[in-house]
Amino acid sequence: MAGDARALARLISLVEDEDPSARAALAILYPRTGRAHLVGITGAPGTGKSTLVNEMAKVYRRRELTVGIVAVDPTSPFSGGAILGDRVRMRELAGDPGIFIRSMATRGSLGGLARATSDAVKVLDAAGYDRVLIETVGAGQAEVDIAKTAHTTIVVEAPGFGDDIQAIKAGILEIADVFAVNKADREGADSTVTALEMMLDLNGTQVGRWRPPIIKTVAIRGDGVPDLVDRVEAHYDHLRDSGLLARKEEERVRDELVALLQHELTQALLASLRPGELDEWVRRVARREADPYAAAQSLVHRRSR
Ligand SMILES: Nc1nc2c(ncn2[C@@H]2O[C@H](COP(=O)(O)OP(=O)(O)OP(=O)(O)O)[C@@H](O)[C@H]2O)c(=O)[nH]1
Ligand SMILES: [Mg+2]
Repeated sequence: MAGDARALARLISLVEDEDPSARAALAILYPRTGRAHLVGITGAPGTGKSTLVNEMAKVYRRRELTVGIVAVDPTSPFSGGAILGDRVRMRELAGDPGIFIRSMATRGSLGGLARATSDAVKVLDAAGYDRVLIETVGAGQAEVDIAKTAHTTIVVEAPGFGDDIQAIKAGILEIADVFAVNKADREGADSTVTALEMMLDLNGTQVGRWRPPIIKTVAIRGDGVPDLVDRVEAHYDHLRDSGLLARKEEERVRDELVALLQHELTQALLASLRPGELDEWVRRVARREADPYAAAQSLVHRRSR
């Protein structure tokens, strides 16, 4: 809370390790959360998300806002190189106490990663960062879950990545609040913009509903990034003024609670089994002596028998 970056880094490590002391800390910090604007940045590998995040951080700093950055890499440990590249790139932001950068990698399950990420974001929020940027790769379930953590989600496209309408997944419409067509210095950026416009048109526009703006950027030069930041800010104002912010927050809390219940109840059940009990069921199901539904039912209800 005093702004000690090393304490912050240590606490996030405890969160990643699911250390019990992290829970105690989060309980203390929780009342101080809910103030930061949480911005998710997602898109296919290599579209320029990290470069954009860096440039956005610089724009925010010029506006005298502090920035926490969480880069999530669900594919690690296989692509440790990406994180290394980010480290090098992000070194140029290092030394500014108004910026805190953290990479998160999968240790266990993707569910575990989503949980750890949302807790790391809470830590940065409580520490008082005005904006928290969360970078995730792709559009799998883990990324969608992480996007739900954010108030505003930027979907990054780049020419040659998603310019063909088939490649633009319908799913991104649900999560995109702002589109960035990055690498606009390359050929094909305009057709990517057109494809996105068409997709938004097909989706229909309702009066009063937010239509995701499409911003062309050249992240390596910072071009278009102030405009992108303006649109992100405008989206937050829209959420607040329309009352959607409060609704979104309740939805987020509901999802989080249900996910926690699933996790807690499963852990408790697994811990209560006799040694080898799960393995017995695994063998029986594998040998087709029982079906997995019956096995699950039996494990859940076995105490009442
Ligand atoms: N030409 C051009 N190259 C860019 C632009 N933005 C980023 N790049 C380059 O594209 C490559 C990938 O950029 P990153 O920022 O690492 O992309 P990313 O989406 O974070 O990649 P992953 O995290 O690995 O998915 C790097 O070599 C960047 O220098 C741009 O606007 N124009
Ligand atoms: Mg990246």
